[in-house]
Amino acid sequence: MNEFDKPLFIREIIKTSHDMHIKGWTEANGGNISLRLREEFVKEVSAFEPQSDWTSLNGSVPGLANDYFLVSGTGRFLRNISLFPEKNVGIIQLDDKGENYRILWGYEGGSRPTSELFAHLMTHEVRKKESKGVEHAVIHTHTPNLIALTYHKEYTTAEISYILWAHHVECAVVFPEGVFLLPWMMAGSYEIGRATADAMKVHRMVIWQHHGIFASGRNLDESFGLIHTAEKSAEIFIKANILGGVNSKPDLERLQKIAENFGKKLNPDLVKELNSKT
Ligand code: 2HA
Ligand code: ZN
Repeated sequence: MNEFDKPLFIREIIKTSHDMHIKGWTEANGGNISLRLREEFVKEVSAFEPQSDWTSLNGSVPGLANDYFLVSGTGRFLRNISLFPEKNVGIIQLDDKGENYRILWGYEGGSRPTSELFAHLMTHEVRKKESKGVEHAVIHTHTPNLIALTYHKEYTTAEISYILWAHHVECAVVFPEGVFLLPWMMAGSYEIGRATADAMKVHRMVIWQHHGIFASGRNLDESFGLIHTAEKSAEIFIKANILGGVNSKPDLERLQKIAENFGKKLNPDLVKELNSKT
């Protein structure tokens, strides 16, 4: 791969990481991105000479056996991907058990996949199954308004989902399943990866309390769009509160009608929990 012949997935990660930086979500080495490569690209990259030995994932993701991923590098800045993709991202291949990976391209200058690699892979494994192979892109990032909500109050998943649906009604259409709120856990640990992936059986976005957000979508545009929409709602909620408080907002019934207008349905478990409290 040379400077003048960047494949589509490299151009996509350049665009998405740049957009994330412009939004103010990617301070220093904050955030990470992974993309499960599509068949047409696998053909090309599987011919690459391996650049490392097999490395243990310290866990297994059998649902991703023999898959290939584009993954941002640990310690690298997402805002620098556009300048030097070959230093700041890499391509890895998983073995036929989903227990080890090796590097095929990138991480020049001595990086390796993100510290959140296992959280990304476990999320991919769950979402690949739940979406019947449709979802390919996982983004973790540090969105200031969503993070601020987790400092404001100890919200439940149902409460934070309602806040987001209600303060930018587009959210009821974009993520009717709601957003899971994961109580604080150590970043980079197996536990946070497992809990995130478990929540992803139902949700496509998981907020990490006092830290950030994880999202899965069909492609980088969709994962970015999910986060963008949720973050905008959190911003509107905060702005309305700065103006003196929220004195007018749609109730669940109206939000359900908006979702239904687009052939969607709000998560019935969350709706039940919210109705039981009112
Ligand atoms: O350093 O965002 O969660 C990258 C991260 C870890
Ligand atoms: Zn983070």
